[in-house]
Amino acid sequence: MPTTNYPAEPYKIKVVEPIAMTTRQEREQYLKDAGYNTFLINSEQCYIDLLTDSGTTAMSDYQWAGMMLGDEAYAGSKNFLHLQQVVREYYGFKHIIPTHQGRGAENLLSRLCIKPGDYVPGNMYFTTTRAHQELNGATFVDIIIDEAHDAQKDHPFKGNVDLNKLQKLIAEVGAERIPYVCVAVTVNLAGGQPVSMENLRAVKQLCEKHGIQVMLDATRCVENAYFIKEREAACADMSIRAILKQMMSYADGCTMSGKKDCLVNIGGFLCMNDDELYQRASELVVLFEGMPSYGGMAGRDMEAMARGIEESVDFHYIEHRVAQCRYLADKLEAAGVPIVRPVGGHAVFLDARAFLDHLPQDEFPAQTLAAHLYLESGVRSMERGIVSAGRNKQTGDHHRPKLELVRLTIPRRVYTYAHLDVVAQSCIDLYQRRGSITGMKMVYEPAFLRFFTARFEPLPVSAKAPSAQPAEELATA
Ligand code: PM9
Repeated sequence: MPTTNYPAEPYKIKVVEPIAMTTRQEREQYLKDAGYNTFLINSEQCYIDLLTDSGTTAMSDYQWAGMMLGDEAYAGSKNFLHLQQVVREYYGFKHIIPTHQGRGAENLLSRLCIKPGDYVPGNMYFTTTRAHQELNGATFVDIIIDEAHDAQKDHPFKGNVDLNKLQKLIAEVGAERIPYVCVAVTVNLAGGQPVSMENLRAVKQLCEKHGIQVMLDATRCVENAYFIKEREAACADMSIRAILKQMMSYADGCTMSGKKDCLVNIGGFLCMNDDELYQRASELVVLFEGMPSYGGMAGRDMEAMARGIEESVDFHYIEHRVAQCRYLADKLEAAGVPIVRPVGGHAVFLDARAFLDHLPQDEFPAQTLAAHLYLESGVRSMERGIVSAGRNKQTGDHHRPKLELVRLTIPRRVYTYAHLDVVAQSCIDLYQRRGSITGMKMVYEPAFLRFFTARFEPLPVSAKAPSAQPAEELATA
């Protein structure tokens, strides 16, 4: 077969779903109704929906066929047994407890392992993960390498744990105050950046020495495995499946949002090797999710997930997925649009700080950029900056992350390169007239995970650039 720069889709399209075309005037109204928060826009009001890769996957015919084999017994469904067998085979953990989605597993793990006053180190925070840790009385401590906080710095494994930071924390607070280290593979908020096999091994060795467990956030572990194959010489000849299993062997368990790398629309799980932890998890899960043999999932969804896991390690699938991200990133970069480098495995992140460098962070540049991108073209994206970061529990002030980003997230097996051309052109057009864009103020702020439902209003002028033109597009919306 001829080779191309970007591999063609390794699938044929059997079912199609029409997408809506909207006018700019309609989008102005939709955006205003949504409080300028892209989470609050309806799906049918979007042209190309890059809000998230979570639960937005197109399932295969093999998975849909599995949906018809759902065993909806209340307990001991055959689909659970299949899922258990597949997770054991592909991930290597002894025990699995299904949950309704990733945060269900995070809730269980945090409740089971954290005591008030504990510290949970992790390679950059994730919104739901940190929220559950804090709800249970822990303080999250960021131990990712410094490079991860710099959008422009190149590093093959920007998700790596800084072992010195971890060592320092252990020395300061004591190993007994650290119930586990949470390592995300890949790191979503750093731009989908991977962790190397070498780093995973070293983290495990250090933790073992101190009797601390390592829990992976395995949400995008197959993407991480692909980057390891591509960038780590020692693993270049291994299959994705073998890399995945080796990655997991350096952990005591994991939480998983199956809505990403398990190629399904709903579901998740918690895994562990420890029998006693499993026993306690089996007792707790019935309070929040359901029986240990279904968690929050229907039998048919567990079947689809088992089959999705099998498909997810196919080299051509994951090669194409990462290539789609590169394709979009290359187009944007060629036009000078600032993005996070290197490009990750699930999305391209616009560097909103650099894109709208005339806006102070307190005017929510990434939120503003996401709103304008929707207005421009109907492309929906997600803020991943100061709004997502929330507030400091102690001081009540905003967390002010160095990374102020807009995520263009690519759903799995859904869009083609032609769709990505449209996305790239929309960003480029907007970049060319970025100077006319003014910031926003938050007019409604929910208590938890505010980015989901917060509401905003456009400001007439920006505090940092008093001479900026009035926000003609948003202010009149
Ligand atoms: N990630 C995403 O769009 C869903 C909505 S934003 C909170 O990226 C990681 C690394 C995730 C993640 C969800 C979860 C939670 C845990 N870890 O959404 O509960 O990216 O299945 O998973 C989203 P659930």
